[in-house]
Amino acid sequence: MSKKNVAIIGLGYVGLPLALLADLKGYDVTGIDNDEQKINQIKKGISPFLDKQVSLQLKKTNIKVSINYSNLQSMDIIVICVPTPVDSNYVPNLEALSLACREIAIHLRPKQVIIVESTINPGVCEDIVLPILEESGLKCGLDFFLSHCPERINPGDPKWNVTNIPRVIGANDSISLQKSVEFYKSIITGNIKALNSLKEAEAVKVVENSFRDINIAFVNELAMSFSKLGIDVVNVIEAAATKPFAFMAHYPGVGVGGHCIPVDPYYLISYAKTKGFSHKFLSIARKINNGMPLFVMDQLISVLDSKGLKLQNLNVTVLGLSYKPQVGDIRESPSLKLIDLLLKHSANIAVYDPFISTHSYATSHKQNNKLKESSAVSAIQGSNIVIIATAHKAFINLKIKEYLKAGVSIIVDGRNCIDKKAITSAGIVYIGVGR
Ligand code: SAJ
Repeated sequence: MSKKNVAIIGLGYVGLPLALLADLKGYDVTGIDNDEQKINQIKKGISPFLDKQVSLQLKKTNIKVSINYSNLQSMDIIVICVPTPVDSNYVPNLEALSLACREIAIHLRPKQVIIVESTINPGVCEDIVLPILEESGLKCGLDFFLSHCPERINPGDPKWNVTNIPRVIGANDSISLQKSVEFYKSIITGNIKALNSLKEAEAVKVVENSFRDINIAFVNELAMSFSKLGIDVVNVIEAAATKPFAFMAHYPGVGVGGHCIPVDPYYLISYAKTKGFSHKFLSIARKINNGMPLFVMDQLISVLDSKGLKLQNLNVTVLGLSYKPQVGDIRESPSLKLIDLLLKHSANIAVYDPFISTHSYATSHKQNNKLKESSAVSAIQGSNIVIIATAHKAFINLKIKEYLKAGVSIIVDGRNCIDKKAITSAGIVYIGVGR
């Protein structure tokens, strides 16, 4: 039987692993992306982002990559994995998705299966994707088929990956659903939950990630409260987590970053608003999490005030730009807000993250601080204050004697990831988040 042709539009954290997997499972795969540099890297077998598995697979894959959509009409299945960020007012930006749909509509032919993996709010498939595709004159559910399978990639996760993560697939007609389930069943080992509704599948992803955001906001609010009550919030959460049911531990920190958790709730908030419902709880949780960099800064300022010190002209090293440990991704990273706040106080800043190159940071953020590309130990030399904003292993492993030798007198542990007792007994001031 001849190989089925699959096109994956968008070759980022979501699309590229999916393209590599479909190729591995015997499909004839074409990856499409509008970033020429990314296309050239992939053609050379280089992963455009830090991912060991992807780098390995790129060495032996048969996927073809292109920046244009010209051969879409020869595809049997087209999966859309383009970014759907929110703008500075937290309004969802669906431009990349609409553009991909318009390109598909130009080449759309009967029997093609279109699957949207990008995170979208309920209603987008019916209100935006479907009408654009039907501009082709073809009818959804009759001529072509449409489903939504929300992406669930968890960057840096050693256990869960595109092959074994269970998936949810929703469609408004049985043929679209059946064809899409068939495709995923042929490439993944994870279970598949089929829903007879596009909207329900769209809602699943935003609900999953809003769940995580409100739970993080809950412990962040506890951290702010317990810092006044003199209670160590981490000890309390760890003790509460001994309850084997009905409790799921989350931990406070300097903020919530990434392209999922701080973004997805806004999809639900903005869509519900168009239908006359205001998600007060989700909005408050977003405000709490967005306010954590300022909370941590205020904690530092009050310690400096108590010592008659001013941040102005003090040397501060921010350890960690990435939004989560052991990955190199600064999207929505709270570190960026923290750096802005430090600059407002005219501190002398140095920044170090083993996963972020100067180039990738300096080109995207015109902040006039020095991104050091050396090591954690050299990055803290001459610093009066060190702020740990990401719990990278390199920072957790920094020895106290290295802090002392570097002349560090205050450590702000933005991820509660180092030993408060040991730091304090070495005579260094420790500032945690709720501890
Ligand atoms: N964070 C906290 N406290 C916590 C957990 C996370 O402050 O208890 C912060 C992290 O530092 C980070 C942000 O929240 O800045 C997001 O962390 P994350 O672990 O949720 O990482 P993500 O954004 O990669 O989330 C992904 C999501 N996967 C998808 O959207 C497909 C999310 O659904 C997963 O729950 C999450 O991975 C996971 O479980 O690791």
